[in-house]
Amino acid sequence: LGAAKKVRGALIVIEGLDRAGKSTQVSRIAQSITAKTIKFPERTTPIGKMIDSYLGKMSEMDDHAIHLLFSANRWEKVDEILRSLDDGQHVICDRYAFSGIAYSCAKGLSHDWCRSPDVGLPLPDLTLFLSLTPEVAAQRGAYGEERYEVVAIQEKVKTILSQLGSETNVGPWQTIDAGQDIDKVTEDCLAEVKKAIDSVQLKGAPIGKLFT
Ligand code: Z5A
Ligand code: MG
Repeated sequence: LGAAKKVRGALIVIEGLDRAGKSTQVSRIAQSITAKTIKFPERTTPIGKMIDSYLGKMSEMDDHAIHLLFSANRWEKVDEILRSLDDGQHVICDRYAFSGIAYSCAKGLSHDWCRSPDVGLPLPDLTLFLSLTPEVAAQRGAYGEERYEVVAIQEKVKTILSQLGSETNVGPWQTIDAGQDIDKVTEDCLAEVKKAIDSVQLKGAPIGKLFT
């Protein structure tokens, strides 16, 4: 008998508005399930440096051009994501294509256009949408200096982001109340993450493709 086939890791995505606690939860979940983490935008690559400069208002760019750079910044990590999953390692992404669509649509770009460069990215086995009211967000301190850190944009983003879960071929999507205390949010996230991992292991299905 040959050796049993290694079960692939699960791809988990954390989405949400500014200050929803995404990075906090990503590191807590990663510790609990032993996972690799990737933060988008990944600001250290040549593309990531252009994005960082744009977000920090050090440079200006056409809305379409910056959208494509955010997407390219995900594509340049796809190989690494797929290799890790193949190796049996879980991968958690701090933001993903859904942030890409929501922020660019909030600026007025068409939804279909925004979606197309991300078609075919690895399909998440679970997306956790950390949902927060603007009132609770405001209690977490003033917005910083980066582009998009203004109430009007965040409100549009929230509307778009919360609707993305009902689109086709986005994978399982769960909304988490991110206004609860940190430990309760982690508990709620972990319950969903464990279900997603069990499902990947039970089905043994290969990783899917986003929006296809
Ligand atoms: N963007 C885009 O336009 N297109 C794309 O394709 C992508 C991104 C991928 C930079 O993102 C910008 O890029 C972002 C979207 C755009 N613009 N905006 N807005 P980023 O991910 O680099 O942003 P960030 O600087 O990491 O911040 P963040 O993500 O907004 O924060 P967070 O990760 O959600 O929150 P946190 O750092 O974990 O927590 C924030 C604070 O709240 C901190 O003091 C915590 O201790 C506190 N906190 C966390 N949880 C709680 C609870 N439960 N209770 C009380 N306090 C809490
Ligand atoms: Mg963060």
